Amino acid sequence: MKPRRILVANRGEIALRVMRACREMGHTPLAVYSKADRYSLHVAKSDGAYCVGEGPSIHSYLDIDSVLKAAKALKADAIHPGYGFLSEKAEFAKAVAKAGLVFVGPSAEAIATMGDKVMARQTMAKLGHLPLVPGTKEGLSDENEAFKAAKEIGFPVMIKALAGGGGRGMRVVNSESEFINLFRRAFSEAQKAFGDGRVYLEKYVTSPHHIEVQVIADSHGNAVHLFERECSVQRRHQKIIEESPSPFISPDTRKKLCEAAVRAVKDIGYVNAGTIEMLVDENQNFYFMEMNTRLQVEHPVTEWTTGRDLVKEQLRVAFGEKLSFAQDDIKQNGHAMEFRICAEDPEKFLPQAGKVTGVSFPGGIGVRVDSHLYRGYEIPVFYDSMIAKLTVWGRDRMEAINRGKAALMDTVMNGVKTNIPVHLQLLNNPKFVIGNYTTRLIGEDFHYVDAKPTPEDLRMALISAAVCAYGREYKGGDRRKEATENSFWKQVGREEALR
Ligand code: MV4
Repeated sequence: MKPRRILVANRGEIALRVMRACREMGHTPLAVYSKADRYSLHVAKSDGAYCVGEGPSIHSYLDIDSVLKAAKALKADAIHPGYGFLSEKAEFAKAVAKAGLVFVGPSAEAIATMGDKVMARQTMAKLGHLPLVPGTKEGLSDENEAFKAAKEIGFPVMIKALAGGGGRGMRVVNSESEFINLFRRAFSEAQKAFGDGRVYLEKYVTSPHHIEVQVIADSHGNAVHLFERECSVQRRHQKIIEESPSPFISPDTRKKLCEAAVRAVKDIGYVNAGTIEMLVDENQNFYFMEMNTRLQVEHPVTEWTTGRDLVKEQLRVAFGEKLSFAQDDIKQNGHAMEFRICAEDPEKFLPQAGKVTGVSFPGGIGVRVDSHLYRGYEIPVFYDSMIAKLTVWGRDRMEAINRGKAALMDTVMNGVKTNIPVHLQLLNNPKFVIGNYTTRLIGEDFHYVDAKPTPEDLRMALISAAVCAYGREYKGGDRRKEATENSFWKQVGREEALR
């Protein structure tokens, strides 16, 4: 493949991830950055970088004109949007194409269709490969009309925003008497969040699994799936742990939903990577929920189990090449788990900004770290709180769990609180360990408890001291006390973590 100049229109770990694929393929990685990201690794590691504006993303990473200006100044041939920011804005994909550049993603039409949740439902319904949760066929803004539709569907129903995402404008309605009130609230919330109050209704699936199928297609009519990811460990609609294979679905269900996803993708004429999200109920009935038209945060889980580089494949198909593999080449091998590490107060679930005074990542067989952190890095207040992804692989699920525990215990981040203690507690949760969990796990069967510190936690203190030594000579346990006080081990006892 001819070397190209590829602008990564993103920041943080995913910018590094995409740039790595560019390097391996002989392409030239280029960067954009906001003033708050001047000292970020993605700038340092690029072969050319352009400032696109101020810290707040609306004035930088979300500014289409600025990003296109950067592409022109850096003489880019293509733009990879990563996830978030402009990745699912049809208007951006269109503008990139209009500027004569290659957009590393699906067509603007595909993005627009799937971005409108009702249009996505209609499209899938017409194809008939994937069942839909019973629901309305159109967007609603009239409360009486909506009430009538809700009674037809039967309670409980779920109200969802057409413009959707992140759980905003979403309400579960258990009975007729609650409907009008909750409808009004969902409508005004959606109006505020998306500038579009319209909602649609679905029958509420009581205890669902959130399972998604990774797909990728080229412009020569080839489409394949790379099996599923189980993403049911979520807190306030934020995924925390993802794994593959799903410990819940049967081989028969897996075959059915993966094959249905590929058929849908082929029929749409979809090109590039995408994810089909489904709800799976306790009887293994599955329903189409939405399609994400981008690379996802949790893609490493699929890369581990299938041995394929999804970003390289995205670049290949974006430049008109054929997929480098066929469906029969893809086997699910072993078990992978991803832990999203966020700078946040684990008790209050609040993001933390500030300086990372020390950082040390785990390594070894079956351990992958995707992160842009370095010692002294200042976490800006403007962006997502995710600062690292730890992904582990094991020959089976239990090996992955134990490797995950060991790797999390080997992770040191000082200066900011993280959710590492939450992960360690989840890895000791009986329902999680058995693999018998749904989207209701967090909040019902799992409650994070702030653990008492164990003062004699020598090993971790020593590691922290080494990591925090800065320019000073590291003298064994000299800085032990300070390190223990800074580290997350203050929050989770070692004994507790090992249990
Ligand atoms: C649902 C549902 C039950 N029934 N739809 C939450 C995120 C948004 N994308 C869709 N969501 C849900 N839709 C029907 N018809 C339950 C959820 C849901 C959920 C889904 C996946 C993961 C976690 C969740 C937590 C609460 C609710």
